[in-house]
Amino acid sequence: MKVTVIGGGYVGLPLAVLAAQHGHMVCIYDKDESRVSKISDGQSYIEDVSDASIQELLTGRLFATSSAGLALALPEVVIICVPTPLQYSLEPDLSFVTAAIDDIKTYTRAALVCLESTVYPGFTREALVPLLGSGYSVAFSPERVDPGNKKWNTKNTPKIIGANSAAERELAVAFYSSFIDTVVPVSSTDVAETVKLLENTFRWCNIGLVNELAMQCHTLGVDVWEVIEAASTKPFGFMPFYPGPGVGGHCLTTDPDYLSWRLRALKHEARFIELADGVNRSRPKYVVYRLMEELNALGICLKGTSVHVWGVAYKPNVSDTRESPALDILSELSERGAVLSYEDRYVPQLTLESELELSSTSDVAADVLLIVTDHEYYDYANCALGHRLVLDTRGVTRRRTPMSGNCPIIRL
Ligand code: SAJ
Repeated sequence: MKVTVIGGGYVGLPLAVLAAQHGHMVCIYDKDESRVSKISDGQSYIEDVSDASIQELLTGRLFATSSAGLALALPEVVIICVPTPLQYSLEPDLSFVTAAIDDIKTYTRAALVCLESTVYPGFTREALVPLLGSGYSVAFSPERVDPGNKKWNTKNTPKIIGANSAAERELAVAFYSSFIDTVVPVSSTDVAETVKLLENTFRWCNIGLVNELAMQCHTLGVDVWEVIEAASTKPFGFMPFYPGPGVGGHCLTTDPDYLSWRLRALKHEARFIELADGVNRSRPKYVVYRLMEELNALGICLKGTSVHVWGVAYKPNVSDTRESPALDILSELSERGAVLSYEDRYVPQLTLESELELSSTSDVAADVLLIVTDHEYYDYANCALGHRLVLDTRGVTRRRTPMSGNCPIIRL
């Protein structure tokens, strides 16, 4: 079919390539000219998509444009994969979706329109369908992309598909089944929207639980990493989550708040989400507090102390720094007068909110090594060399022996 994917990001680009590989004629519509020219030059900017996979499709199966008129001239299917961030007030920002709807209305008729961006329950039925107007078939199919995951990808991850009529559901199931291994139809777009929010709220709250447990274990004088490792031997009824320096990425940090925002509007409190919000969003400050506490125990003042950070991306082995807790930690350390440096091969440059610009530098002999993101490539066995203190926020030093060097290694 003739398919237009609106938004060529970490969701849209893999989806477009996969659909084109399975015989569809796919256009990627993205307002970012640099993305359009990269695709046209056969270059991928998403780690999970190879240049070759794009190049093989440029002979008529896949093309990109920043022109809405060209992108939406003749599609039979339009898939919306644009960001749905939060505003500073933690309110949903659906402006990218409404802009996509306006483009569709202006240039296209009678297409199947599938929304993949994460929204609050009810949005597709109450807002998208009326905004689009009659003549379209509509479905909601949440994206389930885990960037950097080597096992699960767009093709083999089961795809939820919700629609509000049998005819629309059949259309959407037939389309997605043509290039995705497993599709899971559900009875409405509201159900599909809520499925997505349950998935990420489940993670958000469990990470909050274990972040709180880590602070409790510090008070109890118990090694939380040993506790979690031992609890993980339970073969049923348990799933490990791990404490960290905070929660990054633009999925977990926003999706649960779409649910709690909607519920507040319906005068219903989402207490677990709001509690997890408080715990997870306070972690960066907690890391700095603990660093000052450990330095104090060594008779060292944070101000003027050199702190070298390993890892600024929001999770291991990716380059994305959106919502990364490392940004908050670096800003907090900078405000308190620490002398900062970082090393992250996936992130060559970094500009903090304070406009402080930093470049990734290979290991410097700093007073403190602060492990924030546990990329696989770091030399954890020798991380203590050349430092007076190592603060490990990821528990990665627990299993790396022998640890040469004799400075204290503290795991949060
Ligand atoms: N994190 C912890 N402790 C944990 C797990 C994660 O602190 O036990 C932190 C990570 O360091 C990271 C953040 O949480 O900063 C998010 O981690 P993530 O593994 O959830 O990664 P995301 O946000 O890129 O992807 C998630 C997907 N993750 C997994 O299923 C493993 C999935 O929930 C969604 O498909 C995706 O968000 C999305 O697009 O919604």
